[in-house]
Amino acid sequence: MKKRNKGVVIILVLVFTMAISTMAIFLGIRAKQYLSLFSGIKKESEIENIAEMGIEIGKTLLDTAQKKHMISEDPGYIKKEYELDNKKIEILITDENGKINPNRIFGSEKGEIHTRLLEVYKRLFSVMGYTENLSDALLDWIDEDDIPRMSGAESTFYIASGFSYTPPNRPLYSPEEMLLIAGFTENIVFGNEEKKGLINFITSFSDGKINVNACQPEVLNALGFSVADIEKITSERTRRPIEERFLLEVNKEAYLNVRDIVVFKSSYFIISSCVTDIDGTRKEVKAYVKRTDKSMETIRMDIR
Ligand SMILES: [Ca+2]
Repeated sequence: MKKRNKGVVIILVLVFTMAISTMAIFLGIRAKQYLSLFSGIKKESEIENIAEMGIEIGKTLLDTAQKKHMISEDPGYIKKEYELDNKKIEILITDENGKINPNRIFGSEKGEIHTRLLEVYKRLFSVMGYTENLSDALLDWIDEDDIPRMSGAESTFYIASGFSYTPPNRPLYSPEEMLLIAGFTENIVFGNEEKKGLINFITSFSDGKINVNACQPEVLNALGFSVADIEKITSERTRRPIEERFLLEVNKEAYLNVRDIVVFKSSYFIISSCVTDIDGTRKEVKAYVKRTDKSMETIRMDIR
C-alpha cells in the first residue's frame, strides 16, 4: 500500500509539474506577445508625439513667415526637414488661399451660386487643357441635386458605368477625393513630369478667396490675367508682397472683374508633419489651420 501511495504521489507531482510548466511556457509566449505589441504601440505613439511636435514647429514657422512677409522660393509652400534621434521630420506648409475651393462655389442658401468663383474655377480647367467633363463632374459630385450638368455626371452615370458608389452630393472633404470622380485619373489629380496635377490648384479648405501673393501662375491665368501680366506679377512678388495698387497698374480691367474674390494675405493653411524612423515606421499628422492677425486656430486634425 505504502509503495502504491508513493507511486500515486509521484505521478500527481509529475502531472502537476507538467501542468505548471505548460502554463509557464504558455504565459511566457503570451507575455512576449503582449510585450512586442506594447512596444509596437509605444513606438507608434512616440512617433506620433514627435509628428505632433512637428505641427507646433510648423505653426511657429508659419507665424514667422507671415509676420516678416517672407516670400518663399516656391510661393504658397514652406518646406523644412529636421533630424532628431535617428528620426526624420518633414514639415510642409501649404497656403490654401493660393488655391481655388470648389466647395465655396455653393453658398449657404439653397441654390445660391458664387458666379465669380465659378467662372474662375471653370477657367482653371481650360487653362490646364481639360474639358468641361471634368469641371462639371466635380461640381455634380458636390452639389446636392442628382441632376447632371451639361457635361457632368450624377448617380445614373455612375451606376451605368459600373462604379460601386455614386456622388455623395456634399462638399469635397479633401482634394485627394477627386480621384473617385468620373473622368479623373491619378495623372490628372497628382500630375506627372510633364504636367502639374489639379491638387496644386484645388483646395477643400479655405474661405474661397484667392491670394495673388501665394497662388501659382495657372491660377493667376484663371483669374483673367494674361501671360504678360503674370510675368509682371510673379517677378514683383519675389521682391515684395503685391498690393491692390500694383494689380490696378498691371491690368485694371482683369483685377476689377475678380476683386471680390482676391486677397493679398492668406488665412487658411495646412501644416503637414511626417515622421519616419530608421525601420521605416511612418506617421503623418495634418493640421488645418486658420490664421488671423491675432490668433492661429486648428480647425481639424488628421492622423494617419
Ligand atoms: Ca450632385
